[in-house]
Amino acid sequence: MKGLVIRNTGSWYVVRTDDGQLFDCKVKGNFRLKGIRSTNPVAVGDRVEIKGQGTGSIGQEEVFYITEIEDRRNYIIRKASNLSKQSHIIAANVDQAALVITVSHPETSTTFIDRFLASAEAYRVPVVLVFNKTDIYTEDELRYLQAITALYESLGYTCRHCSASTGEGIEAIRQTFEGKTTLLSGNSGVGKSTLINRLIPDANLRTAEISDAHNTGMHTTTFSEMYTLPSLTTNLLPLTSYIIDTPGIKGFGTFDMERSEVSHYFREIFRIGQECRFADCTHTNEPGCAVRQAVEEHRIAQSRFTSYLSMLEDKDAEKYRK
Ligand SMILES: Nc1nc2c(ncn2[C@@H]2O[C@H](COP(=O)(O)OP(=O)(O)O)[C@@H](O)[C@H]2O)c(=O)[nH]1
Ligand SMILES: [Mg+2]
Ligand SMILES: [Zn+2]
Repeated sequence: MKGLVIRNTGSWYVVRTDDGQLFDCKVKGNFRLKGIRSTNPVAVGDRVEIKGQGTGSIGQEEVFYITEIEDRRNYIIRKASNLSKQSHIIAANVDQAALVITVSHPETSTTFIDRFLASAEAYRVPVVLVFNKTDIYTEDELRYLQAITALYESLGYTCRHCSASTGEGIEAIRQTFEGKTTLLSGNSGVGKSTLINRLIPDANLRTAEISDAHNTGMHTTTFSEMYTLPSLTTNLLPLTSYIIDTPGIKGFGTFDMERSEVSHYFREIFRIGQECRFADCTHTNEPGCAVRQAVEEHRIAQSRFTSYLSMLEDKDAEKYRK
């Protein structure tokens, strides 16, 4: 039988077959990815083949195994921990990522947003920026919200405003997710679970989990889960939409890239960087740098340039560790 992996709970995987049945499955065989050591060979979002295997003894339940994984369109990984060489596959076959952002309660920094966008560019995964909690902002915060929305829209990113609490703006988000598999990301407390509950009334996700605040240690294991959105009834041909929730995982983790490559993942810095005097300009202190010039003239936002520099510094820190 063929099915979709919708949950990963350690050594077990929940697979939903195409006729809608759920099976707890184990993995049989060797599904190592080339060149990566991963802690989970199968990921949420994988299309798989499963086979039942009777135990032979009466009264014992049949055991199901994942025996094949269909080729992935893409997959998103992160290092299992900072120092580990092992990776964890967060999700497979995603169409887009939605980054949930709050201007306050808690504040999402532009550095966090820009790092997320850069990783997503590296994975070639489109991003939708979902600004949540519009119901609680002060006038100043609303002005700031408009300003950063204008910034990211000018860079070509889709932006949506909503309140998962009041339901405002939710229909536009539902449409943005329609027919797609969306990986939901964002800092703890920004309202990811509340948003899923709003989109899928019977999901019943726990919100504001205390564990989120206290379990920030290295060994907290988190498992991704895929939810099916109710299809929009206005369509003649209903499309299935999925959301993948990754509790405890904030972003994609740092992506392995060369120092000179970092600027490729900042759209406007890459574009304007074509005009720098040196082809391998890092836009730090080289003469004839068109990027620094553009920052001075406010054609590139200072916040974006600061994020870019912070990612470069990470690269340098990595080099010293090695
Ligand atoms: N005022 C307001 N509070 C919200 C909104 N969305 C979520 N919250 C609250 O923010 C807290 C964290 O939400 P939760 O969904 O658990 O965040 P998660 O950690 O991203 O899954 C909870 O107390 C929610 O009730 C919103 O749109 N407006
Ligand atoms: Mg949550
Ligand atoms: Zn330059």
